[in-house]
Amino acid sequence: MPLALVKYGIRSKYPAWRQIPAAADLKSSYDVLIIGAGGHGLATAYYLATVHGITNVAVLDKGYLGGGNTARNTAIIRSNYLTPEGVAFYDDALREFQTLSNKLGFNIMYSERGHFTLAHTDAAIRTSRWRAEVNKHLGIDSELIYPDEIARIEPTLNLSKDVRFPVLGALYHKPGAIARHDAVAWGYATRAVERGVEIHQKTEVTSILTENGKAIGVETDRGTVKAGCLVQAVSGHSSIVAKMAGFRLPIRSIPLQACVSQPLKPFLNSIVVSGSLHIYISQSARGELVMGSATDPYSLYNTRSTLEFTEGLMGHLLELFPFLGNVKLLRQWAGIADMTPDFAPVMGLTPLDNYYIDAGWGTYGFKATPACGKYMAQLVASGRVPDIIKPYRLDRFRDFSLVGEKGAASVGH
Ligand code: PYC
Repeated sequence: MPLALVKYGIRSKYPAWRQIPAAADLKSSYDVLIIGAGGHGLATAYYLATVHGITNVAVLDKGYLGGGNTARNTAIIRSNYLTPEGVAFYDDALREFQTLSNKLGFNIMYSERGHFTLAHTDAAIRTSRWRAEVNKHLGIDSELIYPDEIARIEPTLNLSKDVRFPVLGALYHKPGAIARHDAVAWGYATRAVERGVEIHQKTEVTSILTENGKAIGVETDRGTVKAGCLVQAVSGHSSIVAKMAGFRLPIRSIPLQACVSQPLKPFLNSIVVSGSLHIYISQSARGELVMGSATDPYSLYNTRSTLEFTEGLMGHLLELFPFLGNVKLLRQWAGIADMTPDFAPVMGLTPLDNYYIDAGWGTYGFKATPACGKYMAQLVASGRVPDIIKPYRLDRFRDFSLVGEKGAASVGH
């Protein structure tokens, strides 16, 4: 046996390098408690510490850092939404993503690819034109293009007219991008911790403590922690935690599955989405095809994977890229999408004072991460709801001021 194996492997004098030091014991109180150490919670902690100088902050998670939906999405970033509110919000996030590697000093492998939403029917062409007009009006690079131009950008895509769903056109959004989702979480976490934020993994919140209609802290499986205010950012389990805080959310939680193939030589230039064929696909920096399909057809709190999903997705994949018939899948997984009735998120105040919410991201959560962090931090620091997130208030469902964003979904529902 090589001596180095014994020397470095057995001796505790060479401990593993830790990006983030282990958190000390939980303190009895913090200025801000964030429930959920996913991208949104960590980004909120980072902006609180760096922009607002609020560092007496703890982020709690019953699992591990970035281990929920942050690690379970297909890492697509775009701002070609349908509503003006959505376009403004997601474009803010996209712009923040563009400079995030430099800002964090942490390579999130941001890669601008261009994003196609394929239209296979006249109705889909109409929606694409509508979205292109809303997008352009708000300064977003987004246009309806036709097969000749699609072929120029994405030559391997099957544009034959002799198929079940021929491609009639596409909404093309040049700034569409991908990034490393775990790097986003770790980048925010690393820089937040450097400024004094504590991240407590494997720390489950078991109840929310209230006094006179105000949140004052939490009970955890490691003891009681008081807080000046709380932020809930627990995508996939939003209704469960909100229930502990004493209010209901209009959310259905549904599994959304995804998978990656074996690594292939680069051939796919852009991100390709087809609503009719229920597929979205991009190629990662190491050559894997990263793919997903529609949400599962029922509500469930379970991240199991199914054969039905891969069978359906592969059938559709081959309609768009028939030459991939021999490619093998490497792994598959699921996240849990918290769906609201209008397919737009819930951000801001809640019926409980001092308790702020970031929830209801459906299939849009990853791409919103930097803007969520920025504006949730602003809300916490100032106590005022920033204009850009006002449309996403929880009580819009009471007065029917919905933000209908279903038409911008890449994922079938
Ligand atoms: O909104 O681009 C998107 C998306 C793709 C997969 C899940 N959401």
